[in-house]
Amino acid sequence: MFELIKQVGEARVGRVVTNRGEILTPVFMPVGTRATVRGVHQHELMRMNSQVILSNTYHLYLKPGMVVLKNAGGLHKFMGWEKPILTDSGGFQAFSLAGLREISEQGINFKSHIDGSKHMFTPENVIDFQRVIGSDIVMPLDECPAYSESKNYIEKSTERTIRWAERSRVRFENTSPLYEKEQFLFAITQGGVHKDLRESCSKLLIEMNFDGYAIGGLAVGESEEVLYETLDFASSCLPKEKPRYLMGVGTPSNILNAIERGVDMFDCVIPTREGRNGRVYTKGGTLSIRSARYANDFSRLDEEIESSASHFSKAYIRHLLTINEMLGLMLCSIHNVVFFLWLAGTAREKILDGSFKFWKEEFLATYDKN
Ligand code: PRF
Repeated sequence: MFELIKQVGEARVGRVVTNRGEILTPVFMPVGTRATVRGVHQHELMRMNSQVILSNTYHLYLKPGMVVLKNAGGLHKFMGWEKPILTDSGGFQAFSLAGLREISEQGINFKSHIDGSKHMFTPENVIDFQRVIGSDIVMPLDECPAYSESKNYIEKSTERTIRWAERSRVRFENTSPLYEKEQFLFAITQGGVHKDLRESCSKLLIEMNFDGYAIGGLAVGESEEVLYETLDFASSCLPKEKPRYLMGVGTPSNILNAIERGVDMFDCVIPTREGRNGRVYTKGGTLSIRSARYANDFSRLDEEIESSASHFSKAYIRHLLTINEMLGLMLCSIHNVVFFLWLAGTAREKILDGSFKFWKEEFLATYDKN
């Protein structure tokens, strides 16, 4: 499913091929946790050329639930999105969102953050749920241990994540897609910031031969220095001929630094979450567009990056936010998603023409000033 097109240093350009279309990497995947990229109409996602979106098994399982998704004929039909979808397995969210939860060899018991009802995720049932969802790329159940956990705990947890990956793989092999489109299964590597654990975890998961490899358990509170050092190592443990996905990362500078270290795929809630807070991403840095300083600023929201929001004035967008008009939140979210797609797409172009490193330094120098 993956073709490596070009590599310069560790940075790569590749192509992920699915039944619902190709994904050129490096790629940013807008987050549509609950079957919507919040504030961004599907037409807008098409218009901005989003190649793939991400959704989440935990949220979809709770609402609208598997019965509705099965009756709809899968998530693509339900939400009117025909291009690829990757779904996270839900373990990470069950752990971060659910009230009471408990982890055992069998899986994760949790209480819904919506109504307190009790549920269990196992490596097997999250595969079944993602068969019903019909995502093009499926993730296995894993545990993302907190940064504060002891090395001993992280070691035990990583060993369990590996056993869960094998159970997920077996379930995946013994079941078939429900909607006549091929699905792919990635593995999630864990091991915290410990190189020996990252290495052994990657080695065992590679032996199981997954379609791609995610790096989980990072950006959970460690310093940037530790993040990049771990990423250098974690990425070097992965096979060159398979796609690499850094889960839940990150800021524009995190993304460029990870591309430089060989990562192909990214997802992050920053563009839509910050958009709803009136924070707008531009090449010069972020703008807090609610600020009074923009009340009479009739310059374009963004001079350089073209989106269906960029030609409106800062004063107009600020006005919409000030009166709590939903269009204001939508325009900020749309612009931010366009910015993150532009970032990954430009990185791709610059790797191809050999100027990635130069461009990255230049971009970060002006971006960081603000
Ligand atoms: N595991 C899963 N999803 C995730 C993570 C993880 O470790 C992270 C950590 N950055 C974000 N999303 N399954």
